Amino acid sequence: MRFFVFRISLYWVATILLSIKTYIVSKTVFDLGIDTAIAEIILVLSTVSAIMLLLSASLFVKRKYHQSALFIIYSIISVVLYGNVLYYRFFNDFITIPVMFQSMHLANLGGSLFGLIGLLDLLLFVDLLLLILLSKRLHLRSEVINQNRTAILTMGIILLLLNTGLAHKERPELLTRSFDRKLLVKNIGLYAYHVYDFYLYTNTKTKIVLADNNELTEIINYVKANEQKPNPDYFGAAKGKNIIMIALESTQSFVINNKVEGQEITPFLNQLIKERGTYYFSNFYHQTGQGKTSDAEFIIENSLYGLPRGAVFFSNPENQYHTLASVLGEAGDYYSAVFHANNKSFWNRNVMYNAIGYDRFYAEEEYKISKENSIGWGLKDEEFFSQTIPYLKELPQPYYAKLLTLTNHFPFTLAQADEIIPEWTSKDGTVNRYFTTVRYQDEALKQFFEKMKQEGLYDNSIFILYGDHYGISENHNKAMAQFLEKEITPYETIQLQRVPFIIHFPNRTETKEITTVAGQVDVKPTILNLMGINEQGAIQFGSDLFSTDKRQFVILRDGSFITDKYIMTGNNCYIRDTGMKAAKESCKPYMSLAKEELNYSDQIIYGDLFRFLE
Ligand code: GP9
Ligand code: MN
Repeated sequence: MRFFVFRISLYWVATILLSIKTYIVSKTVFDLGIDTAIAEIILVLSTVSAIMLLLSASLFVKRKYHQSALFIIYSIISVVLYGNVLYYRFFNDFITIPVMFQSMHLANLGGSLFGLIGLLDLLLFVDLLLLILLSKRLHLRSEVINQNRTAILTMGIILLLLNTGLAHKERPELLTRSFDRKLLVKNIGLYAYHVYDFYLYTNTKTKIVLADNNELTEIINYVKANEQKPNPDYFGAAKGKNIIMIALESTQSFVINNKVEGQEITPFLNQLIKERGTYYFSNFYHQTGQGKTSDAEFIIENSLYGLPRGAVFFSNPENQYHTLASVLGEAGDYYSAVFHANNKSFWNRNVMYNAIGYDRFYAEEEYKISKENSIGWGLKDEEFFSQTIPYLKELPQPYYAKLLTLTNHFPFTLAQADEIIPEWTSKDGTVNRYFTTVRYQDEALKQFFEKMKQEGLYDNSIFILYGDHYGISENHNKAMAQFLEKEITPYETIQLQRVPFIIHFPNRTETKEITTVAGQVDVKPTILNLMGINEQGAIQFGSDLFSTDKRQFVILRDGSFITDKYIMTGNNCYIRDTGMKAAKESCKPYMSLAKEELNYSDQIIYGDLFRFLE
């Protein structure tokens, strides 16, 4: 053992020096929120394991190059670290490969680059100097290397596995959903993050390179064959109005017009639905996958589906898209802005939003957030709405503003003072709290509408409210069965994927519940028709929800689907009205269609096919 350690002491000293440097930078420069012992352990494990593994590559080269390889790898890692330090100081985010190639993004840094460099930064290279000086006294003996490099590699891998195991416990689905770069770096460390980013990048790039023009022709034919006419009676019904779109975090339709322990859960929404000028779509399904909130945003902007795995916000933020925001901008001269009081890199929004074409993103930095006014994931909805109103007033009109709420997010925590109805009393805490946070969100909405009226922003707007995805997963079926007083069969699980979709026109007289089977892909064509923008021929998978002969066929991301008569999920076909099992034959005509449509959408995204449209 003595030999093992001392005869390759250069490797170990390098590992220790680099680990200490990385650890200090992670704690002082990057604001990762390492506030628990577990997070601390994860940081140490991820740092040491990555550095051990990366530096160990130097032990596998030809004998005479061991030392120079070690120095080269050490220097590269140091430069990567420093590059991230500079980038973080400016963007409060970590470098990604696409961003490195985005000249525009780096041009932002331009002149201010020098402003970001501090004299103290030299300290970040002192270790390299030290290592060079020490190299004369330390060893990297080839015969010892040969005997021990496999052991070192194994040790590195074991530490890495320990790290990923712990990280997985802290953040399930971290890699498949890859929510946020800060969370990634916090849980797998900066260097493994870069390896992962590289993997994502090459994976997407290869698919794009392999794609060709002909795929698009086939898709265009499919879309044409399935195209439905929007309802001309509603064409231009909201032309020129400001669009206020509100994403209702984790809100499912079963809370609408429902009570818990005798108390209404969404009194404001229930009343809004009855008001003049409101259209309520009661059979509207979310179609999101692992990308959750971001998938909902994507589907609504593009009338395409999200991806079967991962979030398109992360995997394809460089594609060309034909989005609601960009069409509104071009054809209606609309200014578009998104409001969300969370970290801007969450779901890679800061990058993806450029591709979507929003003019402005008001994120965390634009809000006054304190301990008192936040809970759970961040700023409380009431505060979020009231702090957003002054910004709305400043926007150039007409505008398309999207507000993403946050309080009604798992684990549904709320301060006692904000509880309007008490938590429910089943054995399932998550479900119990859900009702209380939904009720809170409903109150926040009510206040928002009131303030919009007071501020004179109401009459000239159209309001579009949508639930982004489920809040209560199948893990809570027991409590849900107790609440709904029925067994949660696979059929019921599909029906629980219905989320509220409400369009409210302040100056219309009609009130309508529309029961057409509908999904998030239908939002874009619906809004464009209301705005008087003709998008016939566009490549999209949804259609106008006001259309009287709308295709009643909604495909969920896992391939389940809903038609006017049937619901298919897993291997079973059900009658939509009753939930009774039907012969599989009844669902059969739609089965391949559902697959085909999802595939076409995936092909468009994976192949970045819209670039061929020009
Ligand atoms: C975070 C918010 C929540 O910014 O959008 O994301 P989710 O976990 O619901 O996808
Ligand atoms: Mn969400």
